[in-house]
Amino acid sequence: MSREPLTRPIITIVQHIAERQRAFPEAKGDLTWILSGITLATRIIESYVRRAGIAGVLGELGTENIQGEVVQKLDIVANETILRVLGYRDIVGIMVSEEDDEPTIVKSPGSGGKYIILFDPLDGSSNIDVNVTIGTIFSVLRCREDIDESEGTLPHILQRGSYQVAAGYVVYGSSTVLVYTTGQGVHLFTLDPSIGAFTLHTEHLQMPTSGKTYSVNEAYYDSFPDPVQKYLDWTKHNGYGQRYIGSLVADFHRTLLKGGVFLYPPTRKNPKGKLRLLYEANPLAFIAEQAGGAAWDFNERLLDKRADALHERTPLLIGSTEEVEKVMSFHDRGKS
Ligand code: P6P
Repeated sequence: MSREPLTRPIITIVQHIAERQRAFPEAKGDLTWILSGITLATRIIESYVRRAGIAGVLGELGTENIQGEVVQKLDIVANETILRVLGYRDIVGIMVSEEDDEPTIVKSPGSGGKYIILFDPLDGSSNIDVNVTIGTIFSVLRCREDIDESEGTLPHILQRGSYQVAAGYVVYGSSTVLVYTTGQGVHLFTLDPSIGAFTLHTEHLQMPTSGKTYSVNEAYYDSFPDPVQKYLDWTKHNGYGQRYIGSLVADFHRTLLKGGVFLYPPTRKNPKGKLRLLYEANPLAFIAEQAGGAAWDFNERLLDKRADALHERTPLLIGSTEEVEKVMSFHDRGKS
């Protein structure tokens, strides 16, 4: 006589991807291999994040990165970890990191390097020393087949966000959670420390279509464009609450689960926005849309945006469709 299983089935990411790839016979397990590398790298990073003070990797390195930001020791630990772990996956061709001025060419597209991994190894790292949630963000592109070797690697990298084949993030919070998409919905995994594996928690996660929470650093109010100022004034009389952690992955993860809207508009200090297009905004926009949300740069759909430079910055408006539309309605009024 069959009986109900005593234990809940443990579904790891590799198993989850493999099961989905069965529906696509032409897929050769490439994404499984890449995502298994990302899960290994982020489990190593997580072990350092959880014991940073003990492992002596807290604090600043005393240098600045290409972004002109103070480099934290954990930034380098995370960056080295991802480069090492993914650099040995033979289908990886190019790696682009927020921490590195130039791309790392692991294997040229012409000699079998099929994929490009773009990542922010540790987003929000200025919050590490005060124990605020931080995260790793990644995006996966396929090298283009219509480009001659003589054109170099940049045309492979500067593809629109709509060409991503996978994207996700790991948020190192009260628990360690990995969220990913390969274009077949958004799936959420929680790291089970007792077995050292990310195990499936939620499949086909849907972002609420609305939510009365807006997330923005209002210290820059005076330098925001007029339509953004009008929207923020409007929220004060329409029952909205404000939440801002100052760590993009954490602010986005809350928006994904609870609904609402996150804004990083242009400012005087960052007239093109502060967040990076290729390895912060694009992966989160892919996830947002796959979960039924929306992502714009205040002018166009983010996944349609052309990147002209490796570390290009962009304004970011991302979240529940109704909330993004509400912000954009103030822009449209401004145009009429
Ligand atoms: P501000 C962290 O430094 C970061 O890159 C994102 O994680 C975060 O959303 C943003 O900057 C915060 O910027 O200007 O509000 O401190």
